Amino acid sequence: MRLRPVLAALFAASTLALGSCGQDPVLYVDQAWVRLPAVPDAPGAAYFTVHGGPNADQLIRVTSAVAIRTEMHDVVTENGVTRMVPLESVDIPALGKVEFKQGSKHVMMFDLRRNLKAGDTMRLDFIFASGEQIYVDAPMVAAGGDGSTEKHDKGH
Ligand SMILES: [Cu+2]
Repeated sequence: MRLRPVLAALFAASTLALGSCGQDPVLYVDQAWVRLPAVPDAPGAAYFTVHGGPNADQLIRVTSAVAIRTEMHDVVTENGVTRMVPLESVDIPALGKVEFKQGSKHVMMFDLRRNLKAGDTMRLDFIFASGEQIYVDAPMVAAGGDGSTEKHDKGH
């Protein structure tokens, strides 16, 4: 039964969502966090989990008012060389779950505002091919830190 975790996440995410909350599962984002760069000119990175709604969708952009430019990236290893490749969009299957996490998909955030502080939150805006838009307030973590809340994962 998927309804219960979806509702639980909605309650946690925003009381504003309650008014319009029906019985159907909805597209939502949780587990979001941002790692700040070690030096001001380096990019930060955002990680999160997208939960698909009743219909398949595509995540086409993740933005923030405090970043000049953002790119979705994946990490690939070919012939022992690991590098990042840009993603134009990411498929979000109906009722599926897509994780952006360390060593895998992430959003690179370039030219971040200078006065951002670990412990504060950053608003992230998620834009989908269907026209749906979602925002979350993601905690910011200092360079080298880990803001992941999924402690049950085996390994990293
Ligand atoms: Cu990257």
